[in-house]
Amino acid sequence: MQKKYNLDDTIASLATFPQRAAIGIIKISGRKALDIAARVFSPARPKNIRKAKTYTLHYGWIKSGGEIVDEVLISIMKAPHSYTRQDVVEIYTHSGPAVLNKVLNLALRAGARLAEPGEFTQRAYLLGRIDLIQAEAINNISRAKNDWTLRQSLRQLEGGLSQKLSSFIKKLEKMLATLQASIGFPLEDIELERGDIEKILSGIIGQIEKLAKGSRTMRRWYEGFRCVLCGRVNVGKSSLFNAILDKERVIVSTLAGTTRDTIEEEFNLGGYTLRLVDTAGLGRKNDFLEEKAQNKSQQIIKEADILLVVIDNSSSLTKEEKEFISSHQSNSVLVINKCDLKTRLSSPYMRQIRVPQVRVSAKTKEGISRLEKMIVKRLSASNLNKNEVYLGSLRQQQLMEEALSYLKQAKENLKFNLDKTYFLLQAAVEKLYNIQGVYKNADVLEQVFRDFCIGK
Ligand SMILES: Nc1nc2c(ncn2[C@@H]2O[C@H](COP(=O)(O)OP(=O)(O)OP(=O)(O)O)[C@@H](O)[C@H]2O)c(=O)[nH]1
Ligand SMILES: [Mg+2]
Repeated sequence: MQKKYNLDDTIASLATFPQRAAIGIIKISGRKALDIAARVFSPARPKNIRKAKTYTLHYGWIKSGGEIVDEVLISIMKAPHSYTRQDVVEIYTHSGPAVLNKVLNLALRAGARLAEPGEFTQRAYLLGRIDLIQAEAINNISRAKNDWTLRQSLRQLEGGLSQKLSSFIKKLEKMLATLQASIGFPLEDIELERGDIEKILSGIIGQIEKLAKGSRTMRRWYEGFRCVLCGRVNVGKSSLFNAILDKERVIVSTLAGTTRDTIEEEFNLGGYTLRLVDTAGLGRKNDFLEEKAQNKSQQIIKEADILLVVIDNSSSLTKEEKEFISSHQSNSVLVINKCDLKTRLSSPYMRQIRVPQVRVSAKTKEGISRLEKMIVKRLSASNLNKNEVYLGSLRQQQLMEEALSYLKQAKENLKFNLDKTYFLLQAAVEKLYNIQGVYKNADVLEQVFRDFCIGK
């Protein structure tokens, strides 16, 4: 493991943002935590902080060279019953950039090292208090933007997901033991067991497939569902983008081809976190830039959860628009914009389109709230079972897909090649252990804790 992950260092960090607020927190963890506290803190009533009991709170002052820096409370949590499993001291100061930085610097001068992002949680993992799924759950809690992702993250932290994986691992390891005992024996002798193995394996594959599918949807709950405005140039995509967000975010003009790049904004609608995307109008490739914009639009359209296909009420549909509508039916809403103007759309044609339609005007705002309701309705199809627990990160998802692929191959090989089946099952189990972070690996730590915040 790299030097950076040295558990012998005592680490310190701000745990709150250095700004004007009621209180700010500085966290210290490691062998020298109590010693550092004793050096920077003067208790109001004389006592030896090094000998303080665990889970105690002490009132006093942080002092530097005899001068008071702030009036504070400090809490003491002794190893192993602390967040990191090491001695932990937290200093509660009045919050402001100057005071927080000064107290942190005093702790550093007294022997601590500045913590890396996520290093406190990393210690909790390395010292065995939590597994990697739970560490990621802690990060998910602070990233949660809606009630649903918060509840999911808490379930992952409670260990629901780890337990589920452990049950798969247990079954697969039992299977490995049976197979190992059978290898070398004539195939006929293990005919009976093979049937059992196949049944259990199919069951696990089914459950993992369900989990992987739900988890893909779950990612959208964390990252936001992509709702993409697309359509011919000048139909009013950017005007609708502004109308839905209720602000003049992007440029709108009578010129065709105004929008040259995709523009994305996050917003909440009916409890969902959405990423609304405005795209360059389809069908123009007059120059290099337009061609580039087109390719980007096409890519974004492919990744959309919901497509808002915008058409102009005041002009008839082109052949390309009709083709586009019919080839994107599964996840689209047809938005008939400019309904404040006289219609030029053919009613028989519009009646036969099998996509939900809504008439709006970005100019008068008519129909915008109906459009929003339709978006929410489409999204409700992606609701997940509230009692289930899903995978909490892309890392977990990728490993699960790999495990799944090994399990499927193992099932195929079961009929004619037990050796190969054995190794494939073993590879799948290894992937499941990796999700839990059973093997401590520096690259994985780097990847997981990189996007934690400072002091976490
Ligand atoms: N009357 C009327 N005009 C609208 C409406 N929505 C947009 N427009 C006008 O249509 C023109 C094009 O609007 P944009 O929002 O720039 O259209 P766009 O689809 O983003 O166009 P590109 O970015 O060029 O593809 C502008 O002049 C808008 O003012 C509407 O509901 N009613
Ligand atoms: Mg535009």
